[in-house]
Amino acid sequence: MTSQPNASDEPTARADEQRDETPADAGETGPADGPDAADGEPEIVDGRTIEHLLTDHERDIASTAEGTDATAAKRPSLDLPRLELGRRDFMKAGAAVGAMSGLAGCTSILADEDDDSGGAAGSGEHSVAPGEHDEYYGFLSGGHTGEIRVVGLPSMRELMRIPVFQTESARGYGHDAKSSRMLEEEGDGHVWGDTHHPRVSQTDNDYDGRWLFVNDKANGRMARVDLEYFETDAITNVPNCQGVHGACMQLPDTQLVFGVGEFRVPMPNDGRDVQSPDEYGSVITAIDPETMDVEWQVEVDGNMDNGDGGKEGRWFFATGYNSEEGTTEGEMARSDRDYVKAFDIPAIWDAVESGQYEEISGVPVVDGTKDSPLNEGDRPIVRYVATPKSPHGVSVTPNGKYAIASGKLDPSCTVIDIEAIAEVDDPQDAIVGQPRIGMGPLHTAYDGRGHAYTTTFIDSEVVKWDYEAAVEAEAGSEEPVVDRHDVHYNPGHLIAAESYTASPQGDYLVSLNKLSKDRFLPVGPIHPENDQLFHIGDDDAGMQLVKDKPSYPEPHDASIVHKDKIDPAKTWDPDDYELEYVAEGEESFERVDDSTVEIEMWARRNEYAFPEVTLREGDEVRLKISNIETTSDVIHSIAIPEYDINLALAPQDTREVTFTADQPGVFWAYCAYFCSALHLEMRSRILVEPSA
Ligand code: RUQ
Ligand code: CUA
Repeated sequence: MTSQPNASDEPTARADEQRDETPADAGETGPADGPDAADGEPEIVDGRTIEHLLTDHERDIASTAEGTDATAAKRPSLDLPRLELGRRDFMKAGAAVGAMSGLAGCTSILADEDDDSGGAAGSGEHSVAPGEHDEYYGFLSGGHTGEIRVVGLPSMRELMRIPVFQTESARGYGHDAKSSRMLEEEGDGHVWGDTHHPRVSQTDNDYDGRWLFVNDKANGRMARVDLEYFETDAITNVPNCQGVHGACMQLPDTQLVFGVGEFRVPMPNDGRDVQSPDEYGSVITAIDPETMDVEWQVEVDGNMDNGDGGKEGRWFFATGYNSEEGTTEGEMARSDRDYVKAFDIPAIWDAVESGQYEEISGVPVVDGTKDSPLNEGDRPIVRYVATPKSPHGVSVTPNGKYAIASGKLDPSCTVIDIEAIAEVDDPQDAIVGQPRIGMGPLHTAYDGRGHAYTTTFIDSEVVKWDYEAAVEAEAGSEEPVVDRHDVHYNPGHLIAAESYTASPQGDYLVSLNKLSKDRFLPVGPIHPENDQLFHIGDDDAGMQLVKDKPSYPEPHDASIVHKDKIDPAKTWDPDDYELEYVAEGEESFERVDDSTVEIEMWARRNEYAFPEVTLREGDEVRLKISNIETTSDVIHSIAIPEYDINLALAPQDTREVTFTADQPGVFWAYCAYFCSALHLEMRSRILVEPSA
C-alpha cells in the first residue's frame, strides 16, 4: 500500500518527502474538515478546500516541474486561475493534479513493487495463459464511440466489441435492414452515441445473463444488448430529455430500467420557453425491460447525474448537481449542497395509476419537484436528501442497507440509511455517515466484505474504507479509511467483480482512469485511457495493482460478471431470428415487377448460392442471405462496395438489405471475413445492365 502526497501538503521538491507528511498537516493549509451531517451546515465554504488545492498545486508544479515532467510543466493550462472556483477550474485542478500525481506515481511505482510483490504486473496467479479462459466478463462502456467492449478478467484481454449507437462495419451493424432501421427510427438519424453505464440484468439480486442495458448520454436513448448473441436488440428514444446519463434498474428482478436525465431542457423541447431556464426540467425515465417502452417519467428539481437501485424494489437513487438550476458552470457550482434523490417506486406507480400526471410527448410525466403536491403528505414520491457538493456517483451496498454518494466537489462520501428514509421527517436525518475520503471522490464499489472502494479524481487514488466504521465515526473523520492506492491517473469510475449485486465476488477491481500520460508508448497527442486491474481479495496484503490496460477512449462505467452466469450462443438459432432462413436448394431470384427484384441466397465456404446475378439499371433489389455453415466461428459476409452493402453473417444467421441498382456496370460481391483457403475466390459477379 502506498499513499499519495496529500493534496494540501506544503510543496516540496521531492515526492517522497511529500509522502512522509502526515495528513494532519493538511489541516494547517486548508479547512480539511468534512461537512457536519449533524447540524446540516457544511464547514467548507464555497469550495475553499479545492481553492487551496489549486493554489498548493500551482506551487507544487512550479517547484517540481524541472527535469521531471517537462511536458506538463510547459503546458499553459497549468497556470491555474485563483479566482472564484467554477466547475472548469475544478477540472483544470484535476489536470494539474494529474500532472502532480504523475510525479508522485513515478516514485510510488517503485514503492509498489515492494509492496505488491504478490501481484507483479501481468504475471503469476493473476495472468491467464494462452488458451486458458478468464474467470469474468467485463462489460465496459465505450463512451463516445457509442459501443460496449467485452474484456476478460483477470487477463484484461479485449474479447469483443458490441456496437450500440453507431454503425460498425466489422459486424455489419447498421448495414443490414433490421439494425439500420433501429438506428434510424430510434435515433432521429444520429450516427453516434455516448455510452456510460452498462448494467446487466438481475434476478433475485444476482446476474441472470439475459441482457445488458446502457444509456446514450449524447442523444437521450437507452439500449438493450442481448447477451445470448452479444448484439444490440432494442433502442428506445427517450422523450422530454436531452441526455440520458445514469442507468440503473429496479431490483431484485429488473422490473424496470431507469434512465437518468441530465441536461435540463424545456418540456416538450419544441421551441417554447427557450429564454426561460426556470421552466426547463430534468426527468428520470422508467422503461419496461421486455418491451423497452417508456412507462413513465418523473420531473425533478435540478440536474440529475448517476443512479442505482435499492435491493428491495422500493427505492432507487439519483445524484444530482445544479440544484441552483443555473445554465453556466459558475452558477451550477455555487451552492454547497445538492441532492441525492430517493424515488419511491410504488408511490410513483400509484400516482400514475390514479391519473396524477401530465402527458408530455405521449408519456405520463409525474411531478416530483420539491413543491409538487405529490411530495406533500406522508408518502412523498421523491425525497430530497441534501448532501455536499455536487454528489456524483451513487451506489447501494450489497446488503441493501446504504446508498453511498460521492461528493465530487467535496472530499466526503455520504452514507444514507435506506430504511430510515421512509421513517424520518427530515430526509437529512437518514444520513448516518460522512467519512473524509480524499479530493474529488467520484464512484464507489464493494467487495462484499463491508468495504467500499472510492475513486478520487483529484488525488488519483482508490480509497478503501469500511462503511460500518463510517457510520460509527464522526462526520469528516478519516478513520474509516483502511487502505489507499495510487492509480495512473485521475480515475472516473471503478468497478469490483459483481459489485452491483447482493454478493460481490470480492477478488478483482478495475479502476477506469481518464489519463494515462506516460504509462504507454506515445501514440500522438491523444493518449489512451488506462484501465488498471487490482486484486482486492487479500485484506491483509492490501490492494495490489496487477496490470495496466490501455483503452481506446473512453470507458466510463463497467459491470463485471462471472463467466458461469452468461451463456452465449455458439451459432445462431434460426428460430430466434425474424427472417426466414434460406437453406441450400431454397435459393431464389424473383423479378416481382419491372423494377423490383427479390434475391434469396446462402453463403458457405467458398461460394454464394449465385456465382452471378444479372440486374437492370434502376432495379430495387431486396437481398436476403443466410450463412448455412453449422460450424461455429466460420463467419462469412457479403460486401458490394459500390452499393455500400456490407452484411456480416455468423453461422446460421440470416440478414437482409435493400438497395437500388442505379449504376450500370460489373460489380464483384465478395466475402470480407477470412473463412478458408479459397476465401479470396468467394465472390459473386453482379451485372447491372444499362437501362436504354
Ligand atoms: S459518470 S466519471 Cu458518466 Cu458515470 Cu462518473
Ligand atoms: Cu467467406 Cu471469406
